[in-house]
Amino acid sequence: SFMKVAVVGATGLVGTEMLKVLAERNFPVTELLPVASARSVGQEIEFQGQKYKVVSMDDAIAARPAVAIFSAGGSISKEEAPRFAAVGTVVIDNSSAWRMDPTKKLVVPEINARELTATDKIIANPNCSTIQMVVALNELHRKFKVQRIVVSTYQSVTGTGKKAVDQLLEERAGQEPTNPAYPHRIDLNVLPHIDVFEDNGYTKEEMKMVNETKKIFGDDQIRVTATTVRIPVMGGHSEAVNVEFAEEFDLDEVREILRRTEGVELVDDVKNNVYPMPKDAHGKDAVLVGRLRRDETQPRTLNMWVVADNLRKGAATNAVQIAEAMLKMGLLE
Ligand code: 11C
Repeated sequence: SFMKVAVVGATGLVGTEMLKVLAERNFPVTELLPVASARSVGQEIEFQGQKYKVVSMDDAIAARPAVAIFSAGGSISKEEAPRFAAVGTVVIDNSSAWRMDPTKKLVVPEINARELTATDKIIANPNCSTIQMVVALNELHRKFKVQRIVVSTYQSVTGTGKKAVDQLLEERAGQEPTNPAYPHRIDLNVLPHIDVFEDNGYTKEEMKMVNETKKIFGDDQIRVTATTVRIPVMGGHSEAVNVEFAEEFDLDEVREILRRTEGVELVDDVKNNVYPMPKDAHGKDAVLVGRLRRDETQPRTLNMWVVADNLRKGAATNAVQIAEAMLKMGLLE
């Protein structure tokens, strides 16, 4: 079937990954409309062996694509997503602009794609650190019911974008970064600071994990507390997740459930030093889960270590999977 696909923010880190994932998964793109900032218009992008010129937002809207995948930041999404929706385009948005809007769905396909309907024209893609955590917890939640989560993250600089990757590489090469992304050095350092601080002392990234988790699971009773941390790594985000369930669990059963959880790969054999690491998650779609053990300080509580490529399942892959689910459900024309 004939399908025009716009990728807004096509030249960014996530946008580039988006094009890669669309091609890899053979999404039925017959015409690509790469959109980027004004200074990139006219530049050429290669996709599935064909060259496409970067077009302006207005030209992309005029072409009425079936779907537009956005990863160009919150303010562009706020402004431009409704303009695409107005011409009938389904927008899958990677920014935080629409996630907590009660009229918009926040989708991780393994968990809640079936709730999508023909009236959904702007669909929000969750934050990367939230996605990998809820994918790991999905089936465990169904079985034992999550009550409270304490999560600490170890996040890759790719979550910030190219500027941060450059800062890390320049620092590592012994140079002064030309245009630093962070207020401090990142190489040989750790920053307990992702996104901006809010009045309650938490960062926006931390509050995303709190609020998005509740919305995706459709359960306001789930309590989440987070500390999100930037580390000098590029392959993916890691998370130490402490989760208290309503029901008692058996560790072997937890392993069994994770083995059959969609999107999860169990990587847990400590006798052989096998556990998830960002270098192994890099370039993969799976969420790697390991270091499974009981929290011995209180009942019904599990500790685990969750790693995923934040640009793949945390962003591009999840967005493309939403488009695939909608295609399958007959929601894309
Ligand atoms: C990071 N999680 O790693 C951020 C990047 O809300 O989509 C993604 C921000 C977002 O810095």
